[in-house]
Amino acid sequence: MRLLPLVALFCGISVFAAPEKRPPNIVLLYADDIGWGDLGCYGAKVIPTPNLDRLAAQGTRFTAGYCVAATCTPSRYSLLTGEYAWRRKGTGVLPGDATMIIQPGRPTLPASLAQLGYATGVVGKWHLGLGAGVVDWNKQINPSPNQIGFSYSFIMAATGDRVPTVFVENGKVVGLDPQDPIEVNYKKTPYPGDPDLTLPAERAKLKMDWSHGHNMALVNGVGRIGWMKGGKSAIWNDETMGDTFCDKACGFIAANKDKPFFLYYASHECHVPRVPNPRFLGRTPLGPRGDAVVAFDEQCGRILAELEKHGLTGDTLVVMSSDNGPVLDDGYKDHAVELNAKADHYPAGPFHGGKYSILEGGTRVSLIARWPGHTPAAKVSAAMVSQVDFPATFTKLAGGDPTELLKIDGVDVSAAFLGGVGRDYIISSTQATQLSYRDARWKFIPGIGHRRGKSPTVVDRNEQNDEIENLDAAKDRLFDLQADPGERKNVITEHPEIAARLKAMLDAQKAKGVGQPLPN
Ligand code: NG6
Ligand code: CA
Repeated sequence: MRLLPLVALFCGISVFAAPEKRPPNIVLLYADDIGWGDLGCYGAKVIPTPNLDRLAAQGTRFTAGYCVAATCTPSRYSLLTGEYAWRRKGTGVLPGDATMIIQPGRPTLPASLAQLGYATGVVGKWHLGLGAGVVDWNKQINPSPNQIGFSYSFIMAATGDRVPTVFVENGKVVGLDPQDPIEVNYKKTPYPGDPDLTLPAERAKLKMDWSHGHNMALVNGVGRIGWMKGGKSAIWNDETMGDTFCDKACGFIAANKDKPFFLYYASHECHVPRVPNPRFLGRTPLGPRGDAVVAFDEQCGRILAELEKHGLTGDTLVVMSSDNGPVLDDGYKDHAVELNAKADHYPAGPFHGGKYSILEGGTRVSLIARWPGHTPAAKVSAAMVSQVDFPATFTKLAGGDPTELLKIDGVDVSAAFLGGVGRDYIISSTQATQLSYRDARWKFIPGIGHRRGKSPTVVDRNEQNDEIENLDAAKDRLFDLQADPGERKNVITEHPEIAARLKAMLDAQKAKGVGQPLPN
């Protein structure tokens, strides 16, 4: 070791340009509502995704990768904390003015990597709340992602369809004019001058009409959830949002290229409202939803090119996944339902259900990993991996000690990223309480005792969506995922002992505590 500087000098190489082997950079390309079947490498025929297809060819594509929940907030909570969101109250889909649900000081994925000397950035959709009390959008917001382990943040507070429709960089609203302060409320109280978007005459003026919800604040011709006043100079542009996030992500890479970094790139594609940049319009026969998936692919391509530009491809673990399964009509009339049916596109691939669902389509998502020389190339892996494992696993792959994180819910599946085996079970959840437990072959879903409310339609291969998704939810179900990946046939009567075994495993996990103090 000590000889290294001498050798370097002798060879005419700067000592500083010959650092010891650095741990891998980690770039997490995270999609919003993109389904297992939406990418070309997962079988989509009508959505061109060349960048992600190439990533899969250069790396490993998982067929049993799971997010933790079938909606955004609980999935992202679990991804960053390594704790099942269903253990905690208040981790369902959050309004845009929610307080932050990840407490500063607790173990998180970014904090763990920051301890190892990583620069840690989050760019894109946050949706985990901000601040500790009533958020004042006109002041420094604290806590923000910067208090739970990120050294840089450029985010939207919640979702594109929720106010405030502004970007927040390191805890400050970007481009805010102090003379035009922002006020936000989720109390169904419009501000003076707000149009009533429930009136046909007002709806007719919208750039994109709503189908349910999304009839409160009017921003850029689109109705949103919640009311907002002021902040005119800070309001984002939906059509350039993807480019803005991508610019910030590339800027973070460029600024930190000389040290290890972790980038959590949380794209808004293809969440509603789907308003991709006009250059994507018509790239698929699926309307805005499909076009937004193409936009996501392009964003990934730009970030991968930025890594390549700085000579970092070989030093970087790139992981792509999604926060929950697909949905077609999620509250706006963007024609996804008709156009998907017409084009015979199945956003959940061979699975049943989608966003909000306890069936596979809800939480089995695309998962691709590339770390040249480490993750096998051109491999399709059936290893089971859950995003709740990312904090411990990424810490391990970064050369750190995941012991503290392993006391929570995630397990170390670094072997799966290096070509080996994954977990032996997966627990999935809907937005809150409905859970399922699967092992290598069987999946058990405890009945919720009553018919499930009607959820947004996902076009899948089963015509009786409502019956299977909602009506059957009342009773216990067992599916043989090997023989029946689409979960069509409840075989609980044939195999009561298997159902009982899985139920006991799930109950044991639940008994570890809901909302108990963390183990550290
Ligand atoms: C629902 C919204 C939906 C979407 C979702 C959150 C209505 C009727 N539906 O309540 O549009 O915003 O919340 O999606 O308002 S998620 O991907 O962030 O979890
Ligand atoms: Ca989502």
